[in-house]
This record gives sequence, C-alpha cells and structure tokens, in this order.
Amino acid sequence: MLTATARAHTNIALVKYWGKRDGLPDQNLPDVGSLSLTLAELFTETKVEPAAADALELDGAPAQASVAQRAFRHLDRVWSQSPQRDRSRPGCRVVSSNHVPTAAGLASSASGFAALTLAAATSFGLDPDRAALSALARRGSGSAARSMWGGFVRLDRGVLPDGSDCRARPLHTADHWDVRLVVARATARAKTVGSTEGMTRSRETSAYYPAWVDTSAADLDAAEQALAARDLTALGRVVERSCFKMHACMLASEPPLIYWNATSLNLVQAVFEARQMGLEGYLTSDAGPHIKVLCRREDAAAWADRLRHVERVVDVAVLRPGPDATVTFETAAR
Ligand code: 2P0
Repeated sequence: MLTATARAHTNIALVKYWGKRDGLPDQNLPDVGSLSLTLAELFTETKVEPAAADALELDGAPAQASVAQRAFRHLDRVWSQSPQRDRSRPGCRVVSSNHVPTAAGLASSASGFAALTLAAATSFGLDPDRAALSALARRGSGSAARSMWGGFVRLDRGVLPDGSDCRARPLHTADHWDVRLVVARATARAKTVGSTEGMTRSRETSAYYPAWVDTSAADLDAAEQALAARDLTALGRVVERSCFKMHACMLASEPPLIYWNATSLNLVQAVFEARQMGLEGYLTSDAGPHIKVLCRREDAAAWADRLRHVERVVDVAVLRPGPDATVTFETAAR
C-alpha cells in the first residue's frame, strides 16, 4: 500500500440528479442522468496512508463517527476492486481538507468522495481507469462520479443492476467555454433534510416523481447540444427547467421538501428582473436555499453586484470552470 494524496474539485449540476433507481445493493444508482460543471475554486484534498487502525481527520480535527464510518465503508469498496482483495484491507489514516471560499454554499460530498476514491485507488494499486473510478466514486455519493473530471461532465443513468454502465464521462474540458457561476448564499445555516433521505422521500411519495424521471433524458440531450454550440440562451432554458422541475418534485413530496427560504425566492425574482433588463444569466439551485447563476464571464461582476444587493443575502462568490481530479503526491510504503 502506498501513501497517496488526491485533489478533486466539486461540481454543480446544470441538469439535475434527484432520485435513485433499483439495482444491486450498495450501488447507489441514479434514476436520471445528470450534466455538471466542475468548479475551480472549490476542492477537497485527501491523503490515504497505512496505519495501525482506521482514522479520519477532516479539516484538522477527528471526524464525527458517522462521517468516518461512511468513509471507511468506501475504503472497503475501493479495496474490493484492488489486486490484493483476497487479503483483508489494511488500516488507513485518511486526512482530508476542504478548500471552500467563504461564499461557497456548495456541498463537499462530490469532491470529498471523488478525492477519497482517487487517493485510495492509487494507494491500493487499482487500475487507474477513470471511468471505472467514477463508477466507484458514485457508490460513495452520486454527484462524486462527476467530480473525476474537470469542465463539463455527463453522468449516464445506465440500466444495468450492477451499475457498470452508470459512470460519468467528460463532454468538454474547462477551456471549452469560460462561463461563470455566481453563487448567492441565502443562509449561513446547514440544510435540514439530506439529499439521500430527500431523494427516497420524493421517489416514494411525490406525485411528480414519474414526470421528473420521464422528462430528464430529453433535458440532458438538449443541454448537451446547447453546450456543444456554446449557446447560453438554449442551455439556460434547460438549466432552469431542470432546476424548477426538481424543486416541484421536492415540493410535492409528503411531507414536502422545501429547500428554499424567503431569500431564495427574492433571489429568483431578482434574477428574472435582471434578465428582463437585458443581463443574461440563468439560475439553478440544489437541495438547499442558495441560488446560483450561470452567465458569461463578462457579465459575472454585474450579476454579483445585482445579487449582493438582494435583502438578507449572506454573500456572493464568482466561480470558474475547474480541472480534472488529480493525484498530487504518492510515496512508497515504508
Ligand atoms: C445534483 N444533488 O445533481 C443533485 C441536485 C442535489 C440536488 O447530487 O445520495 O450528495 O450521496 O448520491 O450526490 C446531491 O446528492 O447524493 C446531489 P447521494 P448526493 O448535484
């Protein structure tokens, strides 16, 4: 076993993933494909090294037991694909740090599980095939499958129960289109219902869930076409449609999943008004209250200024397209 350090950048879904399909246990299979933009400023760096017993240090402190267990379970998955899988997995010390600008408001599970997968795979001597590692990362967290690559990435739904056809693939590198994502944080508080739990509730109770799933493939294809043509107007239409359909599906769950607050709605209104005035940009929002606007590079400062002045906005950040996940350092075992 080597000591390996990996860095993975987080991503924002332009066409959303919400809900899981049936399959073999522990595969974490999405019910819809998704399309994302990897972000430069926001990444996780994770080191995996041999140790007497498993330990996880997160942002300079020992991790909560539940977080640590989820990480160690993921190490078991990675080990089960290694050439030495007949032996029991050695103990690992995992040291992980999240590099997040103050105004991020974005989840770290995507970059976290992508970095952990890549570091552990390198450490355990797995075949470095990125597509296979993407499928492995997906088992830790669905959105992590997309963080294996930079730029614009598509995660296919797949149909197989073992998830081997459910892996992300890069559509375009970051330099294909130098867009910006302007993130407005609508609260400083953590979210109430986690994504995994929320997805289960939507699938089991939302009357709109079948419509959400049925219309997703068309959105993915439309977004992919618009992206290839660098057509912001066409892409933006799909981005907003996918976001509002996902939130409608969430709202129709029982009990309802209301991830937005009053500030989120004020931000939505501000985006529509600014667009009416000729500033082009399109909003998206995840399982939380923050609102993110996709726009051209030259309009990012105007968008940041506009959103900063919406009542009760905590802060605003401008983010750029980011690179592939990388192994930044590895050393032979002592
Ligand atoms: C996305 N989200 O496509 C969607 C949009 C939230 C809303 O992927 O259960 O943490 O670990 O697979 O990846 C967040 O869900 O969920 C997410 P699990 P994950 O970005």
